Amino acid sequence: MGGEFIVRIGLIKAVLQIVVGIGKDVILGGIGPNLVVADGGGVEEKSTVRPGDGVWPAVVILILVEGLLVVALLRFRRRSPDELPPKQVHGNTRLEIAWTVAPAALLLVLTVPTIASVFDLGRAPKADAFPVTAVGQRWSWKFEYPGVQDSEGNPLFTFGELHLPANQEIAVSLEAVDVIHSFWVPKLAGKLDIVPGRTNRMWLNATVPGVYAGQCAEFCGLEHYKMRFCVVAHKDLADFQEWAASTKSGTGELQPTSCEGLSDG
Ligand SMILES: [Cu+2]
Repeated sequence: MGGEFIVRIGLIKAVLQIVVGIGKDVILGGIGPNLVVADGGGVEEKSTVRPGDGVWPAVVILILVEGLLVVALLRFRRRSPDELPPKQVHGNTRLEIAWTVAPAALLLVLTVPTIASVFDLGRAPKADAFPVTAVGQRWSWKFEYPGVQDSEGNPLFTFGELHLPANQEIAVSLEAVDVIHSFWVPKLAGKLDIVPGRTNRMWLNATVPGVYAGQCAEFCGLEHYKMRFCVVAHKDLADFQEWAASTKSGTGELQPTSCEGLSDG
């Protein structure tokens, strides 16, 4: 009776784990290509666990562990009420060393690249990175391009769309005019808060030219929803410069909803 109960619990647990595993994939892959599926490269490539990453090793371990559990439960179950509990074993030094060292080694293997990635993602932009400034204000985005001039020879700036060359490290300086906003282009990088009175800095690299959707990820007032924007990654620096030379500052705002239409993702 007790044995059967445990077997049932074990089976339910196995089924649940499989369902939850598959569900997670469906959810991660299903939120929408513009927000979750990472194909913009650079930072995102390193910081996102994609649906499918690590699933097969996990499935193998799941089958192994749950299989052993089921075998043990069936094989060593109590068959009759008179059956006495088996001889109890206490302490097995070799076994204990093995199950301490093996997980420790596994954790070490996972930890080293993780820490290396964490530091790389959090580092300051390189000195030769292409600089842009994102200014968050209620309720729009202004993007500035230090050193770049528009078609009339004035300092270039745009509203609602951030232009940059692809395949190049971009140094993004983040400034807020009024309240805390948050700069987020899910396909390109993680989000970073923009705090009035200080300049936060992050780097990204759009390895695939295209148009990416971005949005303010910090509720900043009633019209927070208006703070969507597009990132246009030009195919190279020459293409970006050509666009800059033919653009008048402050004009040509893309409708925030048009990012999807332009994106190939
Ligand atoms: Cu905002």
